[in-house]
Amino acid sequence: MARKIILDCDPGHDDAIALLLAHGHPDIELLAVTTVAGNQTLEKVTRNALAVAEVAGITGVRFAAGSPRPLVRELEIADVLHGDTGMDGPTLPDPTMRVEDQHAVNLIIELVMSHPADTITLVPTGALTNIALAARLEPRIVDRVHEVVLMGGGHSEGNWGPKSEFNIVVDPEAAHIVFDAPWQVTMCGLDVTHQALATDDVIDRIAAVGTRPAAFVTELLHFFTTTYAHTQGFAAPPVHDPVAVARVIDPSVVQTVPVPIEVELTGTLTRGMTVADFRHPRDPESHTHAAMELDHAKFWDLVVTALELIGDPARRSTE
Ligand SMILES: [Ca+2]
Repeated sequence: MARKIILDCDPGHDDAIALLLAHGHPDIELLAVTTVAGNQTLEKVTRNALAVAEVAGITGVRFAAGSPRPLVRELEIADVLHGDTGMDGPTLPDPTMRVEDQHAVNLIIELVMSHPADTITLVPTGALTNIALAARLEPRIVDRVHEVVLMGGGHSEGNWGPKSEFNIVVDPEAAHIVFDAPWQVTMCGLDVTHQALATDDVIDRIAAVGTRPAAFVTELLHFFTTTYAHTQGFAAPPVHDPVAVARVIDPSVVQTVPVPIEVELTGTLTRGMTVADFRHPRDPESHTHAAMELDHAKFWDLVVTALELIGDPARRSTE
């Protein structure tokens, strides 16, 4: 049975691919896409989410905009990686879909409370502001959510600081709330997402799918290749966010261990670090889980399969 998810994101090149993977793969039922400021402003990432929906012909999925800034800190964006639109590279279509009037946090709560307990998985691929607010506003969701599978953090690597990852460090207080709540949290951090490299052969495979969504992804990845090469010296860009979706589709793609993880809020050098305590690995009592290893081939197979199944909505609608 397909897993029901809510994708909470800040598109974002890799968020866009996460959204297409969630939409295209038959093992996922995408209930809603909620947005949070992060890679760019809330206005821009929300428009980008709707643009992806336009490209892929997504209908029947609810969209809502959420938090325009972190809980405590000032908004910090990642335009050095994602450009002025937040999704530079391809031409972005004008969306025909609109977001709902209600706040993303209310939509998350509504969906979790109206579905049977233990059926909805939250997949955050941006700052954890919306998820933290939802858990505070309606604490009963913590027991009702099946699990939280997030892209963020890491047990050894950093990208926005020496030991901190962007999604966590831009709103560490929100991350603290999410990691501290007693639901199951799987952290797909940099240790695995830095293995999710879009190498030339991967980009060629995606381009060969030959559809508009695949061409869109190819253009996203070309832009992402350039910015990751310039800013962090990567030969091929790490495509972080779809790793969390892939973990939901097929747990064998992302190997994890249960380990206590806490978010550093006060470190002078390490604020926003996800501190995994490996003195107690494989503790069955641990509600937090750290991703350790990615099956690169299986991961990209899932993405390509999803793109093949999405097909070419533009062509379909004119046939
Ligand atoms: Ca993201």
